Formats: sequence, C-alpha cells, structure tokens
Amino acid sequence: MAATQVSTTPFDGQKPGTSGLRKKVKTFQQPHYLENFVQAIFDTQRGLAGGTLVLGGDGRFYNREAIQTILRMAAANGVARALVGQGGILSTPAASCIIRKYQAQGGIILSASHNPGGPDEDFGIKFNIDAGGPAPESVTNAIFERTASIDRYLISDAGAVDLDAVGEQALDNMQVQVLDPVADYAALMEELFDFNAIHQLFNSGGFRMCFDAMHAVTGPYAVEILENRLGAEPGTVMNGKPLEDFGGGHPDPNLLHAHDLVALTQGAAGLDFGAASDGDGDRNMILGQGFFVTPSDSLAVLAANAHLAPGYKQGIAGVARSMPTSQAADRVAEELGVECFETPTGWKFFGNLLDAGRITLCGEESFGTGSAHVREKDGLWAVLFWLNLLAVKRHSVAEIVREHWRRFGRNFYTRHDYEGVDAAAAGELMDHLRILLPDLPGKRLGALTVEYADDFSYTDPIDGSTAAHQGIRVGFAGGSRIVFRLSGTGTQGATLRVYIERYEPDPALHDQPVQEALAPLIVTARELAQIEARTGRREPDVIT
Ligand code: G16
Repeated sequence: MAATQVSTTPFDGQKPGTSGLRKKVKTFQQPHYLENFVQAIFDTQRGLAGGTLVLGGDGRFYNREAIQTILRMAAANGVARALVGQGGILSTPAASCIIRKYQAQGGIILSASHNPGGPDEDFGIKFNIDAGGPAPESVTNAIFERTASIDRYLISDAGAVDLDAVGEQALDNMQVQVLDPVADYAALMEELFDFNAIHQLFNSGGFRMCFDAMHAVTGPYAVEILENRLGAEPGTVMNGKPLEDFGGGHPDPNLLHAHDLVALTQGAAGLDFGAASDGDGDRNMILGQGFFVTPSDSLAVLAANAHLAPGYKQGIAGVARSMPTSQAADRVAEELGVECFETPTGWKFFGNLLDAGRITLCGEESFGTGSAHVREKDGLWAVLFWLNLLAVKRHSVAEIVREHWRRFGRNFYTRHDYEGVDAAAAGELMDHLRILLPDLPGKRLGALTVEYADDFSYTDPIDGSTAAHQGIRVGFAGGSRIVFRLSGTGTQGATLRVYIERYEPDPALHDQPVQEALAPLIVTARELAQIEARTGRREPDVIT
C-alpha cells in the first residue's frame, strides 16, 4: 500500500492545555483535525521515524477510529514499530510504563481523562516523550507552532489493523505489536508492593473493600491485580467494564462523581476501604470507613510511610507537589530531611525532577499521586500503596491519617470549582487579582494578615526553563493560603478554581468539618476575587 500526501490547512486553537489537546469529539471528527495535530507530532518529533511508538487510549468514544488513523499515519511517517494496547486500551500510567520498558521514542495517548465521553462529549490526545512522561512545554509549544503552518499530512491507504488480536501484524513497512495492556504494568506493581501482605489482608477475614473503575480504563487492570493476583473477592471491582461513554457517568473520582462508592463506605457497616480511578487511570480517590483522604494528605501520608513498601524501603530522595496542593507534604519532607519542590499544575513539571533523581514521590490536589516508577500519575499504584500500608500497619485509614495529623499538624484543605464561567469574565477576574497583588502584603483580610501575594512563576531547577502566570497565591501568617487559577483542562468556557488551606497544629481542633474550619477563608476568597459580582455565581459547582 502507498503513503498518500494529503493537502490540508491549519485549524485555530490546537494548543495543548494542562494535559494535551482536549476538545469535543465533534471537533476532532472534522476532516483533517486529528490528522493535522498528529502530523505536527511527527514533523517535530523526529526520533519517531525509524523508532518505536506506543499507542493506546482510555476506550472512550472515537478511541478505536483515532487509533486506526494514527497507525496509518505512523506507517506513512516511517515509524518502524508501533506497540498498541489490545482493543486500543492503555491506561495513562501503563502507557508510560510501556514506553520506558520497551525504550520507545514516544507515545500517543488518547484520553480526555476525567471528562465525560460519548459523541457529544470530550476527546483528547497527548504526546509522551521517551522518558515516558507528558511532553514538556518546549515540545508542546513546538507541536502547536507546527499546527499553525501545516499544509499536508502523510497517511497510508492500508486497511485496518486488528486491534483485538494480541501479536504481530504488519502495516506497510511498520510492525504493529498488539500487547496485553495489563501484563507489563501488573508486573511492575508486583515489584513495588508487598503482594503477600496485601493478599493476607484480603484473606484474613474482616477486611472489606471496593474499587470503582467508573466504567473507564482501569477496570481490566484492577480485576487482574486486585481480584486475580491479590485474591480480593470477585466483585470487589465495581463498574469494571470500560464503556465508550463511561456508562453515561463522569469518570472523575471525587466525592461528587463517585457517590455510589462513597455511600458504600458510610455508616457502621461501611467498607473499610474504598478507592476509585478516573477515565485514563491516572487519578485516584482514597476512602476509609466514613473517611475521605484528601489527595494532598494522601501524598503526605505516603511520603511519611514510604519505607513500609518494598519498592521504597531505601527511603525517598525528595518530594514535589503542584503549587495549589496543600503544604502537608512539605512538613514531611522537612522532618525526613529531603528536598521538597513546588511546581506549577501539570504532571509534566515533575518529569525533570524525577529523571534527575531529585524526587521519588510527587502529587497534586487534583487526585494525582505518583512516583519515579513511571512518569505519569498513577491511580492504581496509589491504591496499592495504601493497601500495602493498611496490610503492614493493620490500622484503619482514619487512624493512619489522624495519627499523621497528630505528628505533623493538619492542613485543612478544600477546592471550590466554578465551571463553565464566561471566559472573558474569568480572565478579568484574574486580571483584577493581579492588580491587587502589590498592595496585599501586610494587609489584614478577615482575621489574617497577608504575608505574600504573587502570580506564581517556576524556574525548573534542572533545565532552567521558566513557566510564568501559573496561579495567584495569597499566603497568610501562620501558613494559611488562598490560590486562584483557571483550569487548563476544560473544553467549555472557563473553570475558576479556588484552593483554600489552613494549617492547624493543635490536635484538639483536628476534627472540625472542613468547610466549617475554612469558612472565614472561603468568605475572604470570594470577596477578594469579587466572584459573585464578576461571574454571577453565588456558590461553586463542585467542592472537593
Ligand atoms: C491534568 C494534569 C494534572 C492537573 C489536572 C488539573 O490531569 O495532568 O497535572 O493537575 O489536569 O488541571 P487543571 O486544574 O488545569 O484542570 P488529568 O487527570 O486531567 O490528565
């Protein structure tokens, strides 16, 4: 079959956001839209020609079709070998694992993460580099620049690849290897965690758990690892079948969207442990009986207890968290005497620190936790880490977290999201805050005094690259903070995120309800940003 050169013209707005290019399916279905972006990857990532490309997605609507197109384009662009997940399925962390294990030159992952799927919903595409992680901004900028001048793409006119048959096939001169999407990832998990101890926890009577795969990509991974290898009761994994529309749900593991799971952990007969993962398997939510572990606390607890898991028994080199993530992990790093980094939102900012061995663990408030084992955040990894802790400590989730707070103090934390806000109004709200910044330090807002106020800017300590305008930080004496950011992952209007945090060292005050403990700061945040006046919203759409 021949490679055809197809003439095209650029589309506006193919700029990758926080994590790849995310748009409505209908946008991607326009003739040449997907092809232009993919060709921009091949035109700028020269190592792919003659090299190995990993390809897979979260199984959402349009996944299979996009994979066939990308395979035909890869062949036409001279890729020597494509490693594809069976059925077109690869979770984001599994794709990262496979890129690293097979020393591929890069990977294309198809996902809009936790955003809903279906013909009228969202689709996404991201490029991961040879280290296995999301492309850094230098790469995404180069891809974006190329999309602005693209005038042709290359595509083979060969027929479809059988995505369901594990094994080798040829597509023109390119070898296509369809892989079991779970095997390599599961083997890596066995190296990191004490599977015997977790097996005993599951089979010594009394321990009850549920994992909600939310009809997204982690279903097959969770069934294989939790039920088949670790001996959890069949049915432990709920909503385990990946569906193109995630069963009509919103595959976002938080208290709102994983409400069925949350309900199972409530009350005297509630489960001991509940966990969920998102569309592409990189996010996680951890629940105990009647207890929600904030992602920020989860990172801090894992950092403090990492030595209990075999893969981390030597201790950790350092920790990093995204700027809006609570400062709980900083206190752990300080006590362990290891480095702690504050990076902009986006997993890509952890890559250099992981590659350089400066950090072992990293995490984000947006339900992401991970380590140097791959270069993506990893939902099931976090769940297994918690199970390993529970198996070793034989304490409940709540006891482990409360003990952590007693030792380090508690960072009360919440995020308020205002979704689908008019984009211009949201931009003006941020501009208004920027104007206020110089006058804030020293001012009293409510009962607190502002210590610093800035528009967060980050200089990567490894390559010196800088990222500016990464969110407004207002820090108060005593460690409280308010952070304002606009999301970089939405596909409609703007999403304003307000992150609120208060440090409380006194254990006698650790049991207050979170929203109550933060109420004065919440009022301060709303007033400072003039949220209601500027957006027309009295209350946030989602509180986590
Ligand atoms: C992505 C990024 C994360 C980021 C999150 C939220 O996660 O990989 O690093 O924290 O989006 O970003 P934003 O606040 O800009 O919406 P995912 O799971 O959507 O790929």
